[in-house]
Amino acid sequence: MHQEKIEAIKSAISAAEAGNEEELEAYRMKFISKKSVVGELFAEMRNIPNEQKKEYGQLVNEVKQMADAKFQELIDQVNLAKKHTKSFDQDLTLPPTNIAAGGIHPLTATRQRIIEIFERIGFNLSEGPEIEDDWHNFTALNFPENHPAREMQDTFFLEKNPDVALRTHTSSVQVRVMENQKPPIRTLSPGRVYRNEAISARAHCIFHQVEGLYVDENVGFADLKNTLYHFAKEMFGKETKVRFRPSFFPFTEPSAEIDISCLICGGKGCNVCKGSGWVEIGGSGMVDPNVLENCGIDSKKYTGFAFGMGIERIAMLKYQIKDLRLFTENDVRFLRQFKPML
Ligand code: 2U9
Repeated sequence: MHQEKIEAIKSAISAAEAGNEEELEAYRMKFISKKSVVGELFAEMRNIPNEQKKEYGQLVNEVKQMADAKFQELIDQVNLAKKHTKSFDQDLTLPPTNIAAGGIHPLTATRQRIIEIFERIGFNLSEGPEIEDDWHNFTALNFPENHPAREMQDTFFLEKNPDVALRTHTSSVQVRVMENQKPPIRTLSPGRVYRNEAISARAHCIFHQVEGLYVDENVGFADLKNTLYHFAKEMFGKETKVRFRPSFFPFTEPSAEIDISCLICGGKGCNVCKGSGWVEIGGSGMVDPNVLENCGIDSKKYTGFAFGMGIERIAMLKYQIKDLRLFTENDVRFLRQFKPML
């Protein structure tokens, strides 16, 4: 009689399952607690005749051990299931916490945008050394022997050697390109340049330039103008106007400074454009035939245009930054303004 009951309880324990905390508790109540079926088996002990007590006790203990082992097994199962579903317990409707993320430096963003615009119209990128010799930085570019840019107060010379200096422009990179490649050449050289100037809101001894060079047969001033019209509209918006002012550089003839209509007042006149409605963004011109010849290019067959812009200047106009020093001071209050919105 007891035997049958015990066997039935054993099979019930074997078959028991629990998928969550409630089912676990139901199992505990049924097989573990004092009032459980196993508890009742223990209580039954007092009705068992003395000579059968030992045998009965052994059987009941076996059931008890079985029930306990099964309970532990079910607890482990439920815990494992909880662990796997944990990520889904979270409230997905809560707003996200503020993830600390860096931003792109405004100079990097400006340089990337300039590169993107010129790459799309067929310019490739060229880079070169920041420590240059006199030939690539000055002589090949038609700088006269006594030009002020060659003086100590304008150029950083290294080791008192007049042939080794920090480049004052990235034109030296384009000299190297012309020396090593045949036209057609369409190249853009962004990079850091150095000039021996006192640091102020409008000048720095280290700054960044991007220069472009296009050399081929029949390249004319109209090509230069159209290229820069396109650039200005892409960079500053399609309403932007461009004007060219006659100028002089040793390496271009004719030469022109490039102005765009003021982004702040749209050309009406304000304190950014000092009432003129125009702001300067760089210089340009047709490559001087002497420069082409210095670089091994036949100036009777080929002509070219070139332009140069300060990346800081473009970034200042685009983001309305009033002091050049902000770019290099790494003040987080400045840099944080360029963090992506999260
Ligand atoms: C070669 C021949 C000619 C590049 C040019 C300028 C005019 C110019 C300034 C703008 C602001 C420098 O950063 S800045 O101070 N640049 O005005 N640059 S034409 O002419 C070249 C380049 C390479 C072989």
